Amino acid sequence: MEKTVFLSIGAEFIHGGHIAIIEKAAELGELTVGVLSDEVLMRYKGYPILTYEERCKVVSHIKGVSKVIKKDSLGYEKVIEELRPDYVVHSDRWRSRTKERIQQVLKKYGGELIEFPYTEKNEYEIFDMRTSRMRHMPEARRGKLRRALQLLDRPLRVLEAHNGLTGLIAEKSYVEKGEEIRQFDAMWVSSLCDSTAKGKPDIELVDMTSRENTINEIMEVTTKPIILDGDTGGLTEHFVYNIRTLERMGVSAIIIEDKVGLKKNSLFGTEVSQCQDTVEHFCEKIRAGKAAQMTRDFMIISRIESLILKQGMEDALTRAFAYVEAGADGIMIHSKEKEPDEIFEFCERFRERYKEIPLVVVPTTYNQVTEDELGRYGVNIIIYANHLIRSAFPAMNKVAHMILEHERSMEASEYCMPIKEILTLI
Ligand code: SPV
Ligand code: MG
Repeated sequence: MEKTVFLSIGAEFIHGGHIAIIEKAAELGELTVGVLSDEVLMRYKGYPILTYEERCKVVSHIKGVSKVIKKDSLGYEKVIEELRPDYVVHSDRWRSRTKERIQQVLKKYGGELIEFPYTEKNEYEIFDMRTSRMRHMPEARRGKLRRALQLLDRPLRVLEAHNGLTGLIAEKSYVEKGEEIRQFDAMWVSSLCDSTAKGKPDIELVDMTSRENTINEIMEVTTKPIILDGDTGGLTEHFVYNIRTLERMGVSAIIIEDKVGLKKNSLFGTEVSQCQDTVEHFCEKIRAGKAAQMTRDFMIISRIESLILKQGMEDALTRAFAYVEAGADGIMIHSKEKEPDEIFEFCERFRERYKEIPLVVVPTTYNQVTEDELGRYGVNIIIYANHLIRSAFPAMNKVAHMILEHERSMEASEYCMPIKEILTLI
């Protein structure tokens, strides 16, 4: 009987080095290639430029490949145990303990690991380098939110980022849950956190140029799509210019809220005076923004403040329908209630009319609700809007106070990252 062979590949970009190893593997027997899922590739290299389906298509047409399967876990254990190939083929360039782990699984049934030398070629290195840089480029990043909305059958999970470091946390954090790799799908550049990080109140005081600087800082070190909290969008005459700037930068979406005048943070609710825009005027702003937009990738999402401002469910729904008719690419419904009931009701009633328009929520006050539950009510994007800055501030504050208390820093050490780790963090 012909021997069976397995090798795994990201396959976003194929060069002669990949072909050489596939040819050699195919000579050993019937070759199955495991193509990394989007989630796994995201973990290794950042947001993939080509989808899993496209990468599969390419690999299945390479001479010598008998079968293509999805490799959707980080390790090799699951796939090897399922396939039980006679040979697992790998280059002699290894990541940490992968080799050891493969050998352990193979040993269980007598499979063999075959290593071929990694093709060292300057042009392949340059190619790899260029393609990794491409992930940071505006054209590669901008459309990723729309694509993720189409591809994923669960709500997107979005984390707040307000500088390069928090961007990296949103980009790199993951947990393995059984076979699933759980990570964030996009980043939210919150007005509250961007302002707070600069020591300023969340009243549209931090101007657009400064917000763009924050976005740039995040973009330089990440690949995931960015959703900008655009506050009220400002004057329509300014909004149309800002849309194009954001598109050019590679931002995927802006969310603007239907308020006018001196905007304050929504979580104040009716404790402070805040004024909601008229439906007509806000629709005009949406229409102007959509008309100014240059690419098909970018999204303008309208945020409804009716529940925050106690204007009632009917007002929220009337506005949602009007904003969609004006061209909004999605609706964000906000609430500061402790229970998610009004959000659920809004989503159910909105979905009776519009099945596909993306719905966005920010479960800060009703944080007991699960992603799964929100997904069942038709929510497509869940934003964890302020959690990195809220967690960082108490830690920093505590350390500052401890130094004052003890007139030295030794007592604060246990709350600080070791020097060696901070030096090598990036
Ligand atoms: C933000 O993060 O700045 C938001 C969401 O606008 S909220 O703070 O809940 O209003
Ligand atoms: Mg905000």
